[in-house]
Amino acid sequence: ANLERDPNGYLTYCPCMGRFGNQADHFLGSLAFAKGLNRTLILPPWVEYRKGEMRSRQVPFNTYFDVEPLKDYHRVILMSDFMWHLADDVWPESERVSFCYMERKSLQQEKNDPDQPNCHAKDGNPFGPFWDTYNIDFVKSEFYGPLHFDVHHSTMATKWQSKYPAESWPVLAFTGAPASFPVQLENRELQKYMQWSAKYRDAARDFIRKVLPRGAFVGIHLRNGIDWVRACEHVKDSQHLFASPQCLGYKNERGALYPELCMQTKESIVRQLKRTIKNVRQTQPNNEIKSVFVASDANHMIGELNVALSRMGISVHRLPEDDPYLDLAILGQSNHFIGNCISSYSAFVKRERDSHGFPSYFWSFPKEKDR
Ligand code: GFB
Repeated sequence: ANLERDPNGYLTYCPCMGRFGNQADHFLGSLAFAKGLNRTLILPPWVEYRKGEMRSRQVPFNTYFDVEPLKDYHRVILMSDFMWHLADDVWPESERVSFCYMERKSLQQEKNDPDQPNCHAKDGNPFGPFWDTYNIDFVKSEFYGPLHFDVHHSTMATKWQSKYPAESWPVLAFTGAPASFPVQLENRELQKYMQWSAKYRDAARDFIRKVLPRGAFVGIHLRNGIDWVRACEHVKDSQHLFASPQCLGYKNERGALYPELCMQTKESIVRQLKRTIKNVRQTQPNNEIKSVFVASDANHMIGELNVALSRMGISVHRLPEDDPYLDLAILGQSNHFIGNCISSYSAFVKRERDSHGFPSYFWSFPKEKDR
């Protein structure tokens, strides 16, 4: 590892919002932002939540993704490498300042000085556990508003550099990701630098070779847990929800939001899946679809799908144990993919497939009457 100090400075942040799909969107934006500012990006661990656990877990970035390919785009360093080998020199404890747009109220105001505006960067979960992973405490807060993170459409990068030059601010530490959600259109293509670690590449390949029958397969993402049912209630009062720009367009060029885009009936899922398979059989007779791989956070519908597809000679499969990352890696490799347009988890798969030129579709899109 190249552990020489970067004279242009560093950028670090907590992926403190949402689960993997949200964090991945934020990661791409943060990567673009770090490049825009010409600072080395410190690769944060992924923040995970397990049932029954009060504190988030921090999983090293390179558990899931290789570090090297990212360097083709910009300078990066694992957070552990930075903290253990460079922080004493570059970022002494007395100089650790947390950045936030404006004051953030404390959860326990009485504990803190109520008059002193602060980022409260370690307040609550996952904030505290995240920085604690590397024994980081902040001595001060810095409010960077009205600066923002869009380095594509303005002289924003220059403004950051003149307000926070690397000589006096060697590390910019952000309370949340310096990026938008969903990912900015211009940053989607950075997905190609996120390549699965050998462990996940191999596990996906083994599952496809050893468990799925020989031949092409369709990967589907069924986002249908109770949290999703609740989230879908917001469809009626929004132009966009979560990742919906990926199918509707960032300016709703391809239509307005509608409920079926978020939550589909079992019947419509079966119908669309059958139609997709028939369509592929007609247009690509040489690469016949033999199976369906289902990824889901709740109901995989294995029984229903097997019944519906057995007459077409198609078997339906899932992982024996819940593994959100292996599900993603397999979906990325499927011959065809149908995902949920609103879900940022589906969006990760869609971007990865786009970067390889693999085809993807969304449930109930385009809208039924427009088809
Ligand atoms: O990834 P994520 O931000 O995507 O959160 P959405 C969904 C999480 O649910 C994933 C699990 O990180 C996984 O842990 N999950 C979802 C799955 N689909 C699958 C799957 O196919 N297989 C497995 N094994 N796990 C939204 C968030 O989630 O949900 C919003 O964007 C909000 O912040 C909303 O919380 C309710 O975009 O789908």
